[in-house]
Amino acid sequence: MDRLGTATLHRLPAGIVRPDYDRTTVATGIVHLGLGAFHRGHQAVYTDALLKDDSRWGILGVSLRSPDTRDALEPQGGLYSVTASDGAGHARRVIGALTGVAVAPEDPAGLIARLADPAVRIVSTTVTEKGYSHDPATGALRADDPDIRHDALNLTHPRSTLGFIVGGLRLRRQRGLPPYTVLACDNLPANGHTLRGLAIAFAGLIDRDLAEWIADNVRFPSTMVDRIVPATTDADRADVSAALGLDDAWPVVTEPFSQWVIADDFGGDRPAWDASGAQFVRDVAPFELMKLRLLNGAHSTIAYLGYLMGCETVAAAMAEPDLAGLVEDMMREEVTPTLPALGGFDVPAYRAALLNRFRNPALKHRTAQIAMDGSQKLPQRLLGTISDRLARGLPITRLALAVAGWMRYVSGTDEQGQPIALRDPLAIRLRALADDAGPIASRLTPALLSLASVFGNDLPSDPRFTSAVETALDSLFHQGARATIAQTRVARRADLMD
Ligand code: CS2
Repeated sequence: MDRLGTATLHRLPAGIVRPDYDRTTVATGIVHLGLGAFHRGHQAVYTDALLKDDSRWGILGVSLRSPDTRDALEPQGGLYSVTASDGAGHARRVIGALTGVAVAPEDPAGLIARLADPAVRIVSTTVTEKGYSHDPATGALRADDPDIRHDALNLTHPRSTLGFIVGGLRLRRQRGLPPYTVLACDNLPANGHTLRGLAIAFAGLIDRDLAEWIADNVRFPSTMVDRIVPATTDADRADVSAALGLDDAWPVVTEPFSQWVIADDFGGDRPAWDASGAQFVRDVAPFELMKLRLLNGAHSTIAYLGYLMGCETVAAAMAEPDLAGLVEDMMREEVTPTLPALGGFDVPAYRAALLNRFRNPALKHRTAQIAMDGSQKLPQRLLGTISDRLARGLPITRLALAVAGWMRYVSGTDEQGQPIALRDPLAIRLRALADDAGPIASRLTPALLSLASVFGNDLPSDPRFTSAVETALDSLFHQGARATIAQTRVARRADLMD
């Protein structure tokens, strides 16, 4: 089968949307750090849709570690397909927004030079939570992180996200060029604000004046991004290539739903992303909190408890009535009351839509994929909700079970005695704590709660939290996930009837 690419584009079957603009005239206005499936299925799609009217916003996609994406997309001239499916039908589209793909470690100085190109007005990121080199519980820069220490001394050849963002800004300042806007697109609360604080703190390790210049001149709008984009599988490659009649080495398979809410706070020109369905607003915070706590909080709960029940995918976990019911109850009774009012927004309809999205049979979204990096995800997905509820004296039964699910998961062995492959930046530390404590809730709970970078200082000293987690973890160890979830549902129902 021939490869998808500029020369074969005309052979795509009718009905597959393709670039409706002359790709040779597209300039690179955006450098995107973190060229994973999520960026290619989300921001790149919004951008592709407006290039016909404004060709200044092509994207140089940057992989910060592996060459795999570049190796797959370069022979395709940067073209790839996005398939949106709800299980009933498919909408396919070829995206042409990438003007190039770079692999940062191969030529860090070359990337800094690209960042200093005056045509580049926006640098965006999807580098995941751990890419921010920060302490997720406090938002503070981890100045002792090896990459951060390296970059502070080698800003012309950095390794980290912060190193590239600040290295590019320093060169622009040296050349008297205006800065770019830095657009954070990761699942963190106040992501732009967080990234701004980190960039300023990191620049301060190198040059006080540069830190001040960034604080005074660079805009870091926050955004809420939402689309479920599972990692591409070999089966996806085969299915998509068969449908295209052309081999696509790295297609994106996603859901029809997509949402992007952006704070309208750019330092200069910006693409008219609203013309392709994004929303510019003054304050993104309520949208972010709603999405992180309802969608991502539920996702992590489904991932840990579903994995422990033996469910490989989110859709399989949602087919377990007690787990699906527990998640729905948690969203309605425990999470929703902590959210700020969003004038006119129909939260019950949003919740119902989320549950449907989780049930999408076309997405093979692996529970193990969402379970990774829990130490970076828990604070904004579950722990903030728990703190808010405890401050108001409200119960936290299902949220505590979700946290216990994470603890049971990091204990390293599943209910059949098989090892669990833990993928987390704190994996070594988590494994050591778990090995030391053994599968005993009264030992493992305090051991893991001692991680201040995850749990902070307040929650671990609140007995309402510690005892709820320990009780749930004890039940997970002794009764197993299935029975614990069923009992928690029944117990909560009895509570409500009292
Ligand atoms: C998921 C998210 O992998 C994960 O942790 O919860 O990637 C989720 O699919 C997206 O945030 C949906 O917008």
